[in-house]
Amino acid sequence: MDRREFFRIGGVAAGASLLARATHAQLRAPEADQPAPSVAAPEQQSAVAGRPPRASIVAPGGQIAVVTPNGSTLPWRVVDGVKVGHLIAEPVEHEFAPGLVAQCWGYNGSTPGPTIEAVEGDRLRIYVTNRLPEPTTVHWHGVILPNGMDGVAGLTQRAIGVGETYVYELTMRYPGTFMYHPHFDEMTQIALGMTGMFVVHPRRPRGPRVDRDFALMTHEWRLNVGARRPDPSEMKDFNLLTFNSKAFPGTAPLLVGKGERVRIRLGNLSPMDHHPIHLHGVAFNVTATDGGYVPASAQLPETTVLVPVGGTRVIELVPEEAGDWAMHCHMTHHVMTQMGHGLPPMIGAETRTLDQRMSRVLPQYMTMGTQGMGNMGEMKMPIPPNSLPMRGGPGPFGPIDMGGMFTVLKVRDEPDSADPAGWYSHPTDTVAGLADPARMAADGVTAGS
Ligand SMILES: [Cu+2]
Repeated sequence: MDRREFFRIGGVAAGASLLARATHAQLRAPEADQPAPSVAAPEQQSAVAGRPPRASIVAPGGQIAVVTPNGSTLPWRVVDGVKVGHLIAEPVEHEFAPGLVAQCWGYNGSTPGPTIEAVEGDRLRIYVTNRLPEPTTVHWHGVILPNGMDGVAGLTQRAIGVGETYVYELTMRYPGTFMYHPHFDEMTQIALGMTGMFVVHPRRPRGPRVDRDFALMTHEWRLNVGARRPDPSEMKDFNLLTFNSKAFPGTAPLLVGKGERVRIRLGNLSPMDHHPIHLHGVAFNVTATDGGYVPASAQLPETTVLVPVGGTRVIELVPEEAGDWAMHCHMTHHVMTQMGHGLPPMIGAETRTLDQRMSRVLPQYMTMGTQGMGNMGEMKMPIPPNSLPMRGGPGPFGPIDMGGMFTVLKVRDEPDSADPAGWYSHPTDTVAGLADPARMAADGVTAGS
């Protein structure tokens, strides 16, 4: 069944209980998975004096570890001063959100792979074992390194054969926010999820110290409704949009404190689309790309940053308003999931006669979309097995009408004791609500009929 066909069948009430169960589970789902701590030199692990440690310190100057929401960090073993890591390229069973599981490819059991985190000047030795059914390589995107370590099959090395283990030796000459991905059969391997972030902290901190440091990889997929394997040959019509390979409500929120300095490192290894990532409630500066730091005098204040395919953008912000702030791709089709695209335009259509005739064969038939398509994520209609409703998940005021590449920046006064799954509790009289008729009259506002 394709999406158009599904839409034509319309709103049969049968799957309501299934949908209700799923949304209840989703409410509790977006807990932040804490990354495995990377191994740091003992003298770097002490907490900052006078305040509880929020995250492990991994680089000089109190620079804290990067948190990869829904993800992890590659662990190091230090051998003779060299940080030794191991990436295993392999098939992974991946849950995009509760109710949607697919057969993807990734590293070390996940997509994206673990975030690689190092410090400027580090010597890294990264083993790559290939457990895929075809050859692969790893390209260290943005890292300045000897040509033979660049990971381009055929050009700079032989591809890593099935079952083989290769080793890459890298000295991190420059700090920055980079990525890693295969350069063999890129179309297939990246489309199936083989991506990862690669963060190198500077030896001497640049700019103000941050209190939070997050990494988010944007991605897009074609996963036909009911299918379990993403389609790597898709060129245009992507129907699953993700942060760290999770679609809302599977995305873990970013929990931060009011007044804290927050860094978010955005990467994009989508096959085809750039993503304009928008944040509510704050303005931010773009402080770096995968090419280096942006001088302070050249940093533009923004509320949306376009993250190009094959690029990273680092933003820094200091939220001054507590609350639950939406963070999402501003392409409207990138906050929808599976069922939401390619539908016939029905707004304003007169379908009463059609509905009457259809109800003879399908008693609860109703043509959908004639008054707009809001709240379709919670409509009491069945969804096929292993698929997501076209939008969103439950929120504190009803359904949230966005899904896909959507997450929530949760700004709290007391972030360390706040429940990441909880919603903001608004002070009295600070939530938009129904207008008072007396106030309207006094203000000279009439709604008309
Ligand atoms: Cu997008």
